[in-house]
Amino acid sequence: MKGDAVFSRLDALEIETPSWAYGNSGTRFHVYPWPGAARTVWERIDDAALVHELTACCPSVALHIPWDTVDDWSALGDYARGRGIRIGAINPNLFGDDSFRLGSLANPDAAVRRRALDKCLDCVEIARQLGSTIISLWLADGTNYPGQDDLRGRHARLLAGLEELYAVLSPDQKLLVEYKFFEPAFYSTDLPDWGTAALVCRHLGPQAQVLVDTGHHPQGTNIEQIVALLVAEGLLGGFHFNNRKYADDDLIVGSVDPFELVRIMHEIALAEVEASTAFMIDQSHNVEGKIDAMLQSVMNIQTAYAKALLIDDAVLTTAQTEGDVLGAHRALTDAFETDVRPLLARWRADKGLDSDPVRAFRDGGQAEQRAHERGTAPVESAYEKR
Ligand code: AFD
Ligand code: MN
Ligand code: MN
Repeated sequence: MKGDAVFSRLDALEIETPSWAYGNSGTRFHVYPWPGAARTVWERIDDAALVHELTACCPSVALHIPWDTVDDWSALGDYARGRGIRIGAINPNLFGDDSFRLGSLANPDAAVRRRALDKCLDCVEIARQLGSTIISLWLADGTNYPGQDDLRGRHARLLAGLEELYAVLSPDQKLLVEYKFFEPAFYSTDLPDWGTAALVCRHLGPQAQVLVDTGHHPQGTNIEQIVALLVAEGLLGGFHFNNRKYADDDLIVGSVDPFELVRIMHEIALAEVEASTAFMIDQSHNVEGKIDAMLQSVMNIQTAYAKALLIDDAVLTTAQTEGDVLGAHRALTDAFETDVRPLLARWRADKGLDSDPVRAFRDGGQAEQRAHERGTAPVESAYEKR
């Protein structure tokens, strides 16, 4: 695909950033407060809006409930629109409540399951009020020891809850079911892999699709093959982009394995399913800046997508058909090794943007301004409560 065609495909690529990446975050060991990190949902929307202003491709921000809960949802929606973005996916938090110690929708206690389901139903209503079409559901549910719970029983409880949730979706809404092979549960996870998520979605119906979080797979998993299969089956709802070296590291996407990101984006470009795919970032920048790390993530997705679009699919298909193994492989590596920074610089220049949004942010003084206005929000680390 040549330059102009790449430009129009880049124009259509919308990347959603997560509200939760703009505030202080960390690991279970410590949270290192960042000067100027967002303290409220209003500041998180301000930061998401700045990322969109500097990149022109991030017109929506995902919310996490109850972290982003406000009294007046239409005021929040208006505020986001006033900042040039809209509210995107709604993520119910089914892990940050004491009652969810043994799980949420799969919990052995019916009263707890009811509480978890009510939180999900509230999120569907919030999404409706905000005009959001995606409920993005990740369950931390699982067990820590063999024998702790009935594994088959947990699956049945999970399905029963999701059936009730699915039934209240409005026709324009989708339930994206996310999977993760472990953490915070360390013996079994109730939605551990793409197969389970796919079975659940098939059980629920066409408004349920699989959410692929790129940090949620065992070492060595061929993620692009999972993506290809889900696309083939009409089950790919979208992504939570991040990168990992070992586990769910929530690192800047494309920072550890940029070629994998190109291969993932190629499966999307080849099938031309961009319009039905939610490209969402889910990251936690614990030791680096919040906004510039998000900008780098957005740039890395655009870079990978541009490289994927440069793959000569005619050459690739011919080589594949003829069994030219190396020729087919080189069709991908030729594109991967192409420097697309000049192309992306032209795309950004056409939109009046700096060719390097990270540099524009770092030279623009917004970080210093935020640090001055917001200060450094104190954080509590679980281990410091003793
Ligand atoms: C954590 C989970 C999962 C979820 C995200 C937002 O591992 O990826 O989507 O938090 O709730 O990263
Ligand atoms: Mn995720
Ligand atoms: Mn995760």
